[in-house]
Amino acid sequence: DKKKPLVVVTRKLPDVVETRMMELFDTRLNPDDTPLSAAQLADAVANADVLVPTVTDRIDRELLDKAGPRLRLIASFGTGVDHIDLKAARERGIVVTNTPGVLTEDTADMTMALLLATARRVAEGERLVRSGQWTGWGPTTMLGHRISGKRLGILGMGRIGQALARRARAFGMSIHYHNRRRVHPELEQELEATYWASLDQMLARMDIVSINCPHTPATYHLLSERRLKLLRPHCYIVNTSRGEVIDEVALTRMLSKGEIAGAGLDVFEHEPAVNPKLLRLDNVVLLPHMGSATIEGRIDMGEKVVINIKTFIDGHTPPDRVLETLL
Ligand code: 8YV
Repeated sequence: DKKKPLVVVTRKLPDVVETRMMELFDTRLNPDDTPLSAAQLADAVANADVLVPTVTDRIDRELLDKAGPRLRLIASFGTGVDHIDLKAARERGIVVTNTPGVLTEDTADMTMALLLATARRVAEGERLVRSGQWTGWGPTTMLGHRISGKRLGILGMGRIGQALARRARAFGMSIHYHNRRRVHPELEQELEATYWASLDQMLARMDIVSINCPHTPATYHLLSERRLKLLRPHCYIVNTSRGEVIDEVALTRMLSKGEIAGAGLDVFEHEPAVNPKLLRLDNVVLLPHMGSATIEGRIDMGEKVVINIKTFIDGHTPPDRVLETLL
């Protein structure tokens, strides 16, 4: 009888997922709702066959130097893999998987929620009512901006970008996008999306810009200060991807000066730290990285992790293997 592989899970996952893992593998869970310490994480990579990290674990080269000979798979619970040094993993023969697809719709929903909340001042209005300072309806109070008929520029037309495009079309927006590659003409037609080969030119013409690309070395500060300055002052920005894609210091400065109308941010450059100057602004909506945070989504993500581990242990290529070359 083969010994069950030791699977170390770094964060508390939904009960059904943990139960399933316990049935299938020799699973070491983290009962606390806090990340493992550096020492615990080092111990995990030294002894586990499989590591199941999340976005809050930095799986860098230094940590992978401490990996034991048994560690063969990092089955990440999440889609973004920017917290994992893929090159260092490959050099050690460690396979990396993620959980794409199952959080697409939830993240696109949250992007729409942020877009609406930002343009229509939802959070600001809620704060007003809660403060007890609301003096009653007024024809010129709490005016936001109409989103129908406006131009939405989607930066990154992958799964989430496409799901966002479909929603935004239903809200009457016109869809524009920039992507490394132009999507298939049929898909472009279906989404009624206009492709901009030049990101700079697109930015200069949008009413709302949404970040939906992964964070990679190529997209770090893609919205640099220079590019942010191309946006028109009435433009809103929404980000449910990764904070690192925008130069947060420049964004904050421009938001304070009214050079950008507002921003809806679910992610930040130095999570969980948020630039204190952002907290003082009324034209921003700030969420604690909850784009994919639905119970259904978390269970689906867990199922994907289980399938990836099982397939790998059975000697096959796991369905969601991440290849650096595809990023
Ligand atoms: C998760 C995410 O909350 O999947 C991602 O890339 O950012 C979120 O959906 C997180 O990654 C869980 O590890």
